[in-house]
Amino acid sequence: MWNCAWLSLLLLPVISVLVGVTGFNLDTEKPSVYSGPEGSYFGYSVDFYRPNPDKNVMTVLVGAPKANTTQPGIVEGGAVYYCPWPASDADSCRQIPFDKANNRMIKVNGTREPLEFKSHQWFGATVRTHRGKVVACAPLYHWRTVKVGGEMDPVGTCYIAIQNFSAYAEYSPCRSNNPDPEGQGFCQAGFSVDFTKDGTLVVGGPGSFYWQGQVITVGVAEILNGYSLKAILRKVEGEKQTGAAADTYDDSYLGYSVAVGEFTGDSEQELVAGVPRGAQNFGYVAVISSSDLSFIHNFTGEQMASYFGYTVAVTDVNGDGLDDVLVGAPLYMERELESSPREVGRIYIYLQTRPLLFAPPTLLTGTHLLNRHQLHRPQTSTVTAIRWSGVDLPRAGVAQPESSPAREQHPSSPSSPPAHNSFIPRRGASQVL
Ligand SMILES: *[C@@H]1O[C@H](CO)[C@@H](O)[C@H](O)[C@H]1NC(C)=O
Ligand SMILES: *[C@@H]1O[C@H](CO)[C@@H](O)[C@H](O)[C@H]1NC(C)=O
Ligand SMILES: *[C@@H]1O[C@H](CO)[C@@H](O)[C@H](O)[C@H]1NC(C)=O
Ligand SMILES: *[C@@H]1O[C@H](CO)[C@@H](O)[C@H](O)[C@H]1NC(C)=O
Ligand SMILES: [Ca+2]
Ligand SMILES: [Ca+2]
Repeated sequence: MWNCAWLSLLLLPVISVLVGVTGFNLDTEKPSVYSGPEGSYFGYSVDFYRPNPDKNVMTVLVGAPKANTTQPGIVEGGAVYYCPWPASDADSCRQIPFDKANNRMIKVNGTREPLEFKSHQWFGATVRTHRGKVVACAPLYHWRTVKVGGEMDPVGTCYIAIQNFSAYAEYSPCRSNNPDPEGQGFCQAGFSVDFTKDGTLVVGGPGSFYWQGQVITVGVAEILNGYSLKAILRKVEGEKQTGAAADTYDDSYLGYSVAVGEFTGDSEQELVAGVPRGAQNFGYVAVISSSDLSFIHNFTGEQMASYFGYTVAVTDVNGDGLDDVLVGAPLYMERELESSPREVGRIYIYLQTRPLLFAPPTLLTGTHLLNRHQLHRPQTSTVTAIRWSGVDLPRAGVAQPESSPAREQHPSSPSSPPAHNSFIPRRGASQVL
């Protein structure tokens, strides 16, 4: 599917999952098939977009993080495509002009140098819509840091489109004066992204603070208020960020995935964030208060290095009015302790019974070796697409420098991943996949 760069939408109401996965296409007679440029990873991310709130018209936004764009001098910057639905023909998608510019420049000692590096930035690795707003991110966007002799740090960046693509703004919360691995230099903001129901933006940055990772929330109106392309280092009013913790939390990747839901019985939604290498590599998913960003509940993985929290989704699976949590662990192995373990992947479905109380998870285990049983995040509150595939799903990868990523005073930090997770690449900062 990825090789041929096409995408056909397979939508499974999640409820069918509970009665033994019998997925069906919403429209088997006339499936919409879209295609993008060869090698662009067209279909890497996807969401629905309703261009007109009054009409029952739907479109599909498709990320292609390695697509070439018209940006001068930028190679494979990545793009998001706007695709009418149903598709008139396979080539009915067009690139959304989130950013038409080349790299901004600065003067250093009298010579002009790039301030940022948009080539191979993986724009479109994530895309998410909320009413007329759309956010799409480039987690491997690098910028030249504030330091003398400036290094290239993969801080990541996001672009927001509002009012049906009539205005655009950039939001790069980790492009701050707190660079390097100990700060936000390797943040990769936008590795995951979501909106709350009132339109607050939630951004995951799994590489901040020696890969502890962080979650950031911000109002879209505040991003737009006083926005200027020239404001490189900008602190947006009302922005909230989880901070650095003790060094025992290094390399845990908080914010690898994010979602939102209501779990405390009031009307203010909580954040849900995957921490797939936390809890001694068992992985966990945290429910986080959106008012003070405190961690109020954890779901913990059951198998080391299964990448529990690789994906999270929230939807009301059983229709009782309470949000439920779905967690993907794509590297879960069957027969782990036997001589022939099988990496099949597993999904955990936690039904909320009362505020902050959940039933033991319903398990959904892959049936095929390397199936990497995976969750695709819900596109609407009632429909979740679950991707079954035997192919490698590439991932932008949490960037690491070539030299030791661990902090010096903390040599015992788990700097090398368990042997079988080569699927989730840990590459040098300058390499992608
Ligand atoms: C993008 O353009 C470069 C040359 O400018 C080419 O080598 C590369 O294959 C193109 N990538 C895609 C995904 O089209
Ligand atoms: C948004 O744009 C689309 C396509 O350009 C157009 O068909 C639609 O009517 C617009 N919606 C609004 C609310 O202006
Ligand atoms: C400017 O050049 C001087 C001398 O070569 C050097 O010491 C200094 O670090 C340079 N400044 C920056 C910002 O690179
Ligand atoms: C969840 O786990 C994190 C990391 O181990 C810990 O800091 C936090 O206190 C836990 N929260 C709860 C509510 O158990
Ligand atoms: Ca709440
Ligand atoms: Ca429920």
